[in-house]
Amino acid sequence: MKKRIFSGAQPTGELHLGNYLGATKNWVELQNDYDSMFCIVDLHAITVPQDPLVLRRKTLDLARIYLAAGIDPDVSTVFVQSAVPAHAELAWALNCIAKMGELQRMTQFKDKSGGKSESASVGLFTYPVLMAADILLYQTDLVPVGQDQKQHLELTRDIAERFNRDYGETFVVPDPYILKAGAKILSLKDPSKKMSKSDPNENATIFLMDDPDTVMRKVRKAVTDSGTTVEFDENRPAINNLLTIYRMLTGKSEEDCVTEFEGRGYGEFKPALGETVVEFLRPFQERYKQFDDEELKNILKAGAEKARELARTTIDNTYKNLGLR
Ligand code: ATP
Ligand code: LTN
Repeated sequence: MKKRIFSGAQPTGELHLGNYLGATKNWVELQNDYDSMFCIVDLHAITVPQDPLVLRRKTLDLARIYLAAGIDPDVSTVFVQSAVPAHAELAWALNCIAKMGELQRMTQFKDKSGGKSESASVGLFTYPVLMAADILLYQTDLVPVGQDQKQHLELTRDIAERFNRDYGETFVVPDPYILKAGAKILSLKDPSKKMSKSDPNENATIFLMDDPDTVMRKVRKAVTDSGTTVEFDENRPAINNLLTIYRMLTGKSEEDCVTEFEGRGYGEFKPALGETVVEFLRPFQERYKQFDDEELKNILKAGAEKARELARTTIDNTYKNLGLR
């Protein structure tokens, strides 16, 4: 039997190169070797206010992005979180297992609440517990995510282990799958931050739907460190980041990338990187346009049916072990 992977992204904002290189690219590469579930986590999205009409459209658009990136709905299960009530049912039970202190340590909550925890929703606070429910519901073995989700994965493991200890073996304890390359793609304007959907600086993030002129401009304006050589160097995060993007999109080895730009400066590297990104996005955006709404809705409907069936077994077992029902 194949091992299971589960991952998801929120249908908010636009997906960017960081999401692709840190997560989606790995999903595509793993999907044939694992029993794969890819979720559009709309219940996570509402932890901050959303316009309902926009959320509905973004949910379908994200399914389109998954498919354009290479997720094959005949191989993987693609579905929307809110179509499977068991996510919320398990989240409630796990809310009674997770500790306030554990959640208070979550750095994403601190970042996303912007230090104003009093006015953040309770949902935003307990967001990692819903994420744990997503993962544990499907007896997941491996969770491919970017570096920023590592802490949530550790919490998920702690919750699973505590539950298994106190109420009997119920959940598979999942492992994170975080590759070194691409796990944290940095902002093009401030390499001390990760590339993010919600960065106020419009040149900081390359979105998957950006047109060629926009991509070329963002790459041209990307900050560089002191020094002129084009090399992988942890101490020069800006060029390290740009070169990582180049390497991952071309599939070349580190050595080949360095040799290619030896003796050539940023002036030659940046246009080459820009072209590489444009040439990667072109076929991606073509594929994006191919899927119509009806086709997507059918794929999501079939995915949700399969997910509901799998989730039911875990919920029944969890509730029984807790003495419910
Ligand atoms: P953002 O911070 O951009 O708003 P998010 O974390 O809310 O993003 P999701 O769409 O839910 O966005 O994330 C999908 C996946 O992308 C997650 O696995 C996350 O770890 C990964 N990811 C997000 N940003 C980056 C990045 N800069 N580099 C690598 N992976 C990333
Ligand atoms: N928290 C993640 C999105 C997410 C997720 C998940 C990822 C929600 N549930 C389950 C992996 C597995 C984020 O903010 N990027």
